[in-house]
Formats: sequence, structure tokens, C-alpha cells
Amino acid sequence: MSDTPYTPPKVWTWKQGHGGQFANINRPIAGATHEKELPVGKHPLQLYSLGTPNGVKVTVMLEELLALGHTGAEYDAWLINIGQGEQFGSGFVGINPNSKIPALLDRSGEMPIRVFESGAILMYLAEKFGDAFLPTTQPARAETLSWLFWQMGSAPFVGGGFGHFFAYAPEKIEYAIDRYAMETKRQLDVLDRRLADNEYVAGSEYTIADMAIWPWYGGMAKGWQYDAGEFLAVHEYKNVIRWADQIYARPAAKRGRMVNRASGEPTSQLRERHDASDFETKTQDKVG
Ligand SMILES: N[C@@H](CCC(=O)N[C@@H](CS)C(=O)NCC(=O)O)C(=O)O
Repeated sequence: MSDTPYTPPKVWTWKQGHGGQFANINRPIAGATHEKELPVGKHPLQLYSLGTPNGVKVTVMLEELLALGHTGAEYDAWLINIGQGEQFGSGFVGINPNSKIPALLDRSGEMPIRVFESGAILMYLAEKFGDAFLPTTQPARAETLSWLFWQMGSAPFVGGGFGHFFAYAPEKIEYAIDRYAMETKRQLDVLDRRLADNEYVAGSEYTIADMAIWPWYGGMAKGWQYDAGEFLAVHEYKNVIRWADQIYARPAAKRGRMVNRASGEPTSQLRERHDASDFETKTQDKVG
């Protein structure tokens, strides 16, 4: 932190340790920092993740698929501690060269298939299980994919923009907080208007678009993220709150939100999930 205004040098250089709360993980270079194989469990699907909004999208989908009776969606969810740099281990980089959770390895076929980027994982799983939660007719399919991609393009302004400068940056910069609070509220309003006339984001059906959007914008509207509910006056987004509550009432969404969760109420944290019974026996209050 400094009182003198910053003048960018001609060429940017990496000042290690400058990343505030993320100083130990932020780096300008891709690739692995260390050799580490990933563990493999007994199920066809291996998920390497953490219970952040991007991770929760996938665990909600997997739990919903299982609830529908797709036994092929049984999965092992392994915890990747991004604060400790586990996303830079060689095994993880092998399935996601971008070093970010979530990453999925499908071992059900002859050759393992890797999938990274939460939106791609949701589409992959929907297609694998006969277009589950992905409407097959138009315009519902186009709406689902439009809103799914809207989420993927928009949420970085919320997380990397608003959340970062409001909650994590080493100093509070009014310009940055202002810019991203404005954009976050605009996005919440986009969603609120859509949900005024539609039960779910893509229309009358619950889809992978809801699963992608709910952990981010549902979480914001419920005041679960960045302790920013009052600051952003989230009570204004009544339709988003109605929809968020409706999804949270789904047992599979509740379970999905617990998987790979490493903070909050111990009863809500199932750090790793290797069996459906783990929800009853392995939450942090029971094993911690
Ligand atoms: N667009 C990616 C974003 C994933 C992402 O940002 N993951 C964060 C956690 S929510 C992460 O792994 N961060 C670790 C890092 O930046 O080193 C997706 O949707 O899968």
C-alpha cells in the first residue's frame, strides 16, 4: 500500500507476494509447480474441486443426476485446496491446463476423458445422460445455453471484480468497488427481470443454466457471498430470491452445496464425497 499514485512502468514485472489474500497462489506463469498424482476412487466419475460457486455447479448437477436415477453419475469428489496451490500439481494440470477447479475425469469408457471449465462440465454431463436438464426442443435449448454462457461470461465481474475488490484486495479502492458494484447490480437486475415472468432461468424447466447461475447469483441475493448483502441492497431482487429459495428447497441442490465445502457450519461441510452415505456420516461435525 502506498499514498503515491501508481504510474505503470514500461514493462510489468512480477512482484512476488503482492497478491493480498491470494499472494501465495497468484502467478503469471501457467503449468505445474510440482509433481503430484491425483487420487482415484472407485466410481466412474472423478471430480477434483472445492465448494466455491464454480465447484458447486457441478456437484449440484451430479446429485441431481443421481436423484433422477442415473447410477452412472456416481462420483468421487476430491478436495483441491487452492489456497495451498494444489491446482498447480502435475496431475491436476494434466486434467486442467488452466489450473482452476472444477475439473472432471470420466473413467467410464475405454479411454479416460478430461473435462475442465464448469460450463463445459455441465454440458458434458447433460449430454452423457441423454440431455438431462438440457431441453431437446427449441427455443428452450437455445435459452438454456444462452443463459449458461451468460453466467460463464458474467460471473468473473462479480467474483474477480466485485468480490475481489470489496472483500479481498489489500486496500479498498473506491473506483474499483464502484465499477464492479454497478456491474454486479446490473447483472442481478438482468436476472431479476428474467425471473419475474419465468419460473426458471430458461423458462418453465429447471436446467443446467439454473445450476450454473444459482451458486453465484442465488448466493449473492441470499447475502451468502462476500458479506455484501446490505451493501448491494440485495433485498431488491425479489424474483432472484424467490428462485434461489426454490432451488435451495431441492434436496439434491442442498447436498451439492455441501460437497467439497471447506468453510462454514461444520454440519454443512462434506469435504470429500465417495459414497452417498457420506452425507450422513462424514460431515465435519462428525469427523472434524
Ligand atoms: N471459468 C472457470 C473458473 C474457475 C475458477 O475460477 N476457479 C477458481 C475457484 S472458484 C480457482 O480454481 N482458482 C484458483 C486459482 O485461480 O489459482 C470455470 O467456470 O470452471
